[in-house]
Amino acid sequence: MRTVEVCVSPDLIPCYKLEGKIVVVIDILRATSCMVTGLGEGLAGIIPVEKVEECQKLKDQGYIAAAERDGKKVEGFDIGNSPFSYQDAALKGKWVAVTTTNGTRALIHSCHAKEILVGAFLNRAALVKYLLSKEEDIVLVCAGWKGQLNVEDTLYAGAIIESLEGKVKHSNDSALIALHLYEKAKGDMLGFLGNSSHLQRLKNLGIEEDIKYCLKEDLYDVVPQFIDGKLLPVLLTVEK
Ligand code: 3SL
Repeated sequence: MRTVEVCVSPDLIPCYKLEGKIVVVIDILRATSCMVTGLGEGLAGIIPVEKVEECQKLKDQGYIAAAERDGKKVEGFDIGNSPFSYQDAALKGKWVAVTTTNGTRALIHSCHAKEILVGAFLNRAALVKYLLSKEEDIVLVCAGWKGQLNVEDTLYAGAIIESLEGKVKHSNDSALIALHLYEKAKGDMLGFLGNSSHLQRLKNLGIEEDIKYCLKEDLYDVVPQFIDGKLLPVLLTVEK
């Protein structure tokens, strides 16, 4: 049977064998929710980069550029990291260069995988459908926060494992913990996340609407795929 593992922080990626496997990168608040929204709304593609300087270079070349550090938009960039910025009709058909504190780092550090996908609650069903159409083992890589685990990414990893139940076997304890956590939280995820660190951080910045939006399920049938440094949309038809 196929296996699914959870890696709770990009700093732990060296402990995993990614070669030959599918990696799903998860940063619910808010990087991967932004990526799903942007590609779902019709962006041509996204170029994720790790450092602000790299993003600045792409901006200088004419790309629309999004940069976030510690939850805030970096001064001088076009957009920050709110999913609502990606619903701007003016972005349709455009490319956006992006750097975020943890999410873009998790993507770039997953580069040894056979295939790299982006997951969010916003595309949960589409991602599950895509994963079920494949045969490779799966590693769910959570972006966390500056090397540490966070609750919301772990919850989403558990949600994906629940959706794949019976078709994959969890092969590490992080996967088991993620599944149990999700089962406990799924009735009221916002309440469960109440005291979590990143939720508090974003609340202090006054962006509760972003939090509620990022916990919505299945708004988009798009699965972003990271190929040769670019995130491109794979569109699926998902029955709801
Ligand atoms: O860490 C990240 O990549 C961001 O998603 C963090 S924030 O939600 O923009 O604060």
